[in-house]
Amino acid sequence: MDSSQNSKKWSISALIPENHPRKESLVIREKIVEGVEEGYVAPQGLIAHGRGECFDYLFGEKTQHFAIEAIRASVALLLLAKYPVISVNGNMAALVPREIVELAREVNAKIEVNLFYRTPERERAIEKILKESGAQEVLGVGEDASATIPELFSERRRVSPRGILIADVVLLALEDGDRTEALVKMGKKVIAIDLNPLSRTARSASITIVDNIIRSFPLLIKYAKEMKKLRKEELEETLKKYDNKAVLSSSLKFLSQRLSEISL
Ligand code: PTJ
Repeated sequence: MDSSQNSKKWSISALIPENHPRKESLVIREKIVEGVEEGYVAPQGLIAHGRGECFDYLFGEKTQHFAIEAIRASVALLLLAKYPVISVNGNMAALVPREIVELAREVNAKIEVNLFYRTPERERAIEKILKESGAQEVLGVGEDASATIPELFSERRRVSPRGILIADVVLLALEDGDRTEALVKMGKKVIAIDLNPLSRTARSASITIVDNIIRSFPLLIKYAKEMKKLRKEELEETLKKYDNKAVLSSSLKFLSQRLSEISL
């Protein structure tokens, strides 16, 4: 990074006053902007982030009970999986790189880069971030993304034959609906983290965590550490009781109740 970029970063953080009521949100926003400037976040990732911010605002910028329920079921599913994979895009690499690596370690999952706006430069930049965050192996980069998800026409169709292609459980976030639907059609269980409970991804996933990845990744790690101690039957019981439709409906009810309370 040259000195002009360094001074730019310094001036941006100086522009956000310490006591700004929305400092945290602005600092997170800066991480996405930095990712765009450095080329690993797609410019469209800025729009996706803004959409997420809007939903997060409505959810009170807190992890709500329906997300906790989905997080616990996700951990049970990941711990019971034979071959779990965490799929990583640009926004995830910008916001939660260390958490992705730690969760993968806790549940013994592979990490794979999968991009809608795929370019070799972005793949390599995301691989570098994940490796700097402690990942031993990152799948889906270059020649490794040689397999194809059937009936999918975006660049997201390209996956690793050692990763998503053979996975039984895939965890993904900030995703377009097509791939989630295609993965479910292939018989895989999909865990989606998406702040929009109305999105196609949210509605077609096996488990939908309606929460910000910033909060849900640390919680997934926390519950993985705790739930690893449970017996297989107990994990199966958690999954059996889980109802994704009810969780999605609960998130929508929360939104409508919150809006009516505010509008009184
Ligand atoms: O890095 P690439 O090339 O794979 O591209 C990634 C983006 C994000 C650009 C691409 O997948 C995209 O355009 O996504 P969408 O269709 O805009 O969907 C993003 C979804 O994620 C929306 O429903 C947002 O509400 C939600 N979202 C945004 N930020 C967060 C989020 N969900 C959880 N945590 C967030 N921080």
